[in-house]
Amino acid sequence: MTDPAIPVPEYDALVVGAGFGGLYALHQLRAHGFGCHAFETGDDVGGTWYWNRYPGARCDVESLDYCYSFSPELHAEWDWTERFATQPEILRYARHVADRFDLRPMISFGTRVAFAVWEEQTRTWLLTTEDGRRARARFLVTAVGCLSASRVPDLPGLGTFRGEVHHTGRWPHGGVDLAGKRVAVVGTGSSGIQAVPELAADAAHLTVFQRTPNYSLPARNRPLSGRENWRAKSELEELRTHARTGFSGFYIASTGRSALDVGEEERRAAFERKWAIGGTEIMSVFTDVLTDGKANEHLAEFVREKIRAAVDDPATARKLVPLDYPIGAKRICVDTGYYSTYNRENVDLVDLRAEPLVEITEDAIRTEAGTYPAEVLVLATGYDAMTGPLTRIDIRGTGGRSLKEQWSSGPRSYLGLAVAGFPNLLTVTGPGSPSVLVNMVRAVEQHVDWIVGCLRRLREDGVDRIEARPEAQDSWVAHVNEVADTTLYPRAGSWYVGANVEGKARVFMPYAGGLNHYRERCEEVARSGYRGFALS
Ligand code: N01
Repeated sequence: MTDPAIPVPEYDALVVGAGFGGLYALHQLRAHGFGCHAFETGDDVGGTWYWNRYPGARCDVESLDYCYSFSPELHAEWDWTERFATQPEILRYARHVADRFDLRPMISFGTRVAFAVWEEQTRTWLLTTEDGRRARARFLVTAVGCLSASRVPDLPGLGTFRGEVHHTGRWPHGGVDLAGKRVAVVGTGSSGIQAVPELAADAAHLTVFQRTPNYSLPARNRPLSGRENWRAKSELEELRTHARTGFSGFYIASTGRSALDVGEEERRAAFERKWAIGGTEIMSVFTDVLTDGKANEHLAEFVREKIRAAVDDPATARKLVPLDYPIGAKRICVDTGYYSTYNRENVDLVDLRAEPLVEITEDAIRTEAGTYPAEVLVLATGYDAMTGPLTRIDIRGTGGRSLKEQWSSGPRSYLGLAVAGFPNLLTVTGPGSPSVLVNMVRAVEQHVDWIVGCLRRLREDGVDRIEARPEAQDSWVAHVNEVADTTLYPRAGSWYVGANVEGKARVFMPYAGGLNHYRERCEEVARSGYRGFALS
């Protein structure tokens, strides 16, 4: 309950979230003289990297790219220990950033924002937290992430299960003791694929319940040498250049050719080279893997062969091989020993397409073909992606309109940064921006820089209200769809299109036109005096 006797603190800007986006937003807002404060649900900074503590959690973007580029001092003092950093190491980095830049005093931890209401009279946002605290600000900057609204599917009988149930995105901080236990995992996306080898090593027995097989690439993770860290430190300018000019926000080695312009031998050799390097580089070795069905099929078949070769039992391999959607159309996975885990004696794979799940009982998962006992149930079932983190807050714009209702047929935004009918709301990596399709940290830096640049300009011009014009929003949404339709992304039932959430509108949510082109567009809008926005 809110107490009207308690004065409501007022700021220039309120930030929601203290992950990579929120931390940088606080830093930049304060640096440019804006009074600001953030609310964060977790008890510490880090966002995704605070919550995702499941065994095997690590980033699939290389550490030397998955870090801020805004501060030469920060860049110079931090060493990464592995090519792909673990969750604990990335969390340490986020904590270091918070401490180094003295951001913690501006953050209320353990505080979830429940309501955000635009008040036209005062031209401010009034926020109310779940525990009844309030705060007011001219601008509301959401930095809630794209994959923070974890999703527990409505599995029949789930409530009757007597053992432990853990979602990968809400993993207990103290870990889970799996020794001697029978463990079941539902879900084989990035989280499941990372967790399975580790769970199999710890549990007495692991049963993996797969609905859709995924394509996964070997990480080939390894320790980073002092020399590699040293070199990266001396290459900050290159990093920044790639962030500006690169399609994905980092350097990608590509042949610059179509997969269809080379012969079978050359194509295969190129795939083999990238397979040996590991990580996601193989996706861009040719220019058209994500845009041309035939080019895509060459890579898809190459990866299918690798899966078949890694798995001893041909029947298990058949279940693991994706056949009905293009590689990369669902977010590509990166693993360490995922497929070979199915060669372990203590691991079974259940194909839920062949034997649909009937119910969860108090001690088992029952399908149409069998009953699989379990003492621990791991839900690697993903997220209400991109929109969920925003619509789980009751956000009310002009005339009391609800963001959740306004987006019930799919999210609509201008540049992924602003929403018509929601003045002074600025969404870091919102739907309609490149975010999840590019290096997230670069996407966050670009958005925050643009937002802070915008607020500075408004302050200089004595403007205190900015709102996306509906027609600019319509044309941006049309452009996002048009670009998506030139790719193969819409051809899979992925979280990019909301397919993983029952009843969610099927709309391709991120912008697939590249961070470089997107950045140019945003800068051009700013240069033009914020074309497409109504300022007053
Ligand atoms: O979630 P997902 P995730 N019954 O949605 C299945 C990022 N990430 O947490 O495909 C049975 O990908 C679902 O099946 P289907 C990354 O961007 C990054 O794994 O819908 N199964 C699917 O197999 C990633 O893409 C990193 O048929 C059900 C799985 O659960 C994103 O987060 C690590 C079901 C969900 O897969 C999300 O990944 C982890 C049901 N009712 C995550 N409901 C790295 O950086 C869902 N499923 C490495």
